[in-house]
Amino acid sequence: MVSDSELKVCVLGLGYIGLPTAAVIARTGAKVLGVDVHQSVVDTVNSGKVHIEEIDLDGLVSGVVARGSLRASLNVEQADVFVIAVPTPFGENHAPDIGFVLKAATNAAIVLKAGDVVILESTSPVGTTEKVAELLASLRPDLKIPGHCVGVADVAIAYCPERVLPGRILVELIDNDRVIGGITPRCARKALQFYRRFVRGACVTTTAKAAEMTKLTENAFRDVNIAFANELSLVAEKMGVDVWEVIRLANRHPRVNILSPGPGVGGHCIAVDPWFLVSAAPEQTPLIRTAREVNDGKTDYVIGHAAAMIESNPAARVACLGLAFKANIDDFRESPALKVAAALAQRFGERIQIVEPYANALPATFDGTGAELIDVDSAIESCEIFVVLVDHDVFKSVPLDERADKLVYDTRGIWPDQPRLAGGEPLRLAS
Ligand code: SAJ
Repeated sequence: MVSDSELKVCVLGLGYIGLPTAAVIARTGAKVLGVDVHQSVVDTVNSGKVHIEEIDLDGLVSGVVARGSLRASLNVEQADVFVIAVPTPFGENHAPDIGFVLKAATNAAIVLKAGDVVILESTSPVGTTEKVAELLASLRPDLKIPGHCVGVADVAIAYCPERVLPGRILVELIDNDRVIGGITPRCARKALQFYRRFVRGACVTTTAKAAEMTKLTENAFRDVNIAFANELSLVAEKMGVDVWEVIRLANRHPRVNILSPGPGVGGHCIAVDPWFLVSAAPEQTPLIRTAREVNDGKTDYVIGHAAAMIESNPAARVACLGLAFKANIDDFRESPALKVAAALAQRFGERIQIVEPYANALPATFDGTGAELIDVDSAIESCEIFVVLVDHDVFKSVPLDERADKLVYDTRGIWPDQPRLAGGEPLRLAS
């Protein structure tokens, strides 16, 4: 392969994965073009700025853009490596929609040449990489496409799922192990050479289908385990036991590692990807489907429990702490916290105050409800009921003496020292 400074890489999709990936590759000295369908994203990146919040990403992007290693465009250009990192949402009945992947591959096909490597990183249903190969074979009959030709193919096609955790993306892009699945073993080896340029973790090769299923398996595993914790939280409440204490104690067993209950599972990955497995093999996935339902059901349960608490205290003002889908990030996609807070605001109007240090304004779903965005200090001053929905560090740091007189529904277990009543009945403020 060509040297770092001569390598041209085209990253299709400049979202939460594509932009950090493009920036990390650009840091190696390669010439990277990031392609996005939104003019505003292209303009933002070309001005050296970022449109997403991620630790250290702004400094990295401004550096590589200033050096001329990264630029953005609406249009695909010739490159040696194409990395597809576009969304794969689900459509009706939770069936995955790979339309953006196929569109990106169609765009890459226009400029594809012999010797190029095409890598799909988007979370995808099993068989998607083969569909990409099929599409390229139909669009470019002049090229020998792996799986569709005799002898050595002209291009390599592989699947390499991203596995980074929002909030740690730049660290995990480098340090995590990567699974690289080729349409053929040769394709996998070609893609491996590319990842070795910037990945410190182990790079393990396999087939495209195994790599696709590995990605879905990782997120389904986490979903099932969170569902177990969420189910436990309901059982413990019925028994009048503190679930956090039970989990802490159970986790002292050398082979037990229970995750944390919460108001449900959010984000664009764990709440979505398990459905790709369920949709592909409905008969074989009762556990994975049930886990999804348990986690979604926990959000409805939290709404009901918080509403009962608010109704039992008609004069009290309520602070909902957090809207993000998890701690210390500004990402509200598929957020159970947002869903709970919006449901409460719709029902209780201006009694509801929202505290979200990662928001400058309330999302549109709060329009017309009367709910307001306030800071944590104002909430301590003005609200009697606290519904903790996100475990942001700034919330965790509120000491007991500032909240001892509050009625707290702590769905994340951030305040173990908070006086609480056992049992699931709505709590009342002392009058
Ligand atoms: N959550 C809990 N309890 C827990 C852990 C998480 O309720 O004990 C909730 C979070 O609050 C959040 C949701 O689950 O709402 C998901 O958060 P997360 O931190 O588990 O995962 P994501 O969605 O940020 O990132 C996941 C990661 N996958 C796994 O850990 C297996 C990440 O490595 C993937 O790259 C990412 O999905 C992805 O893009 O697929």
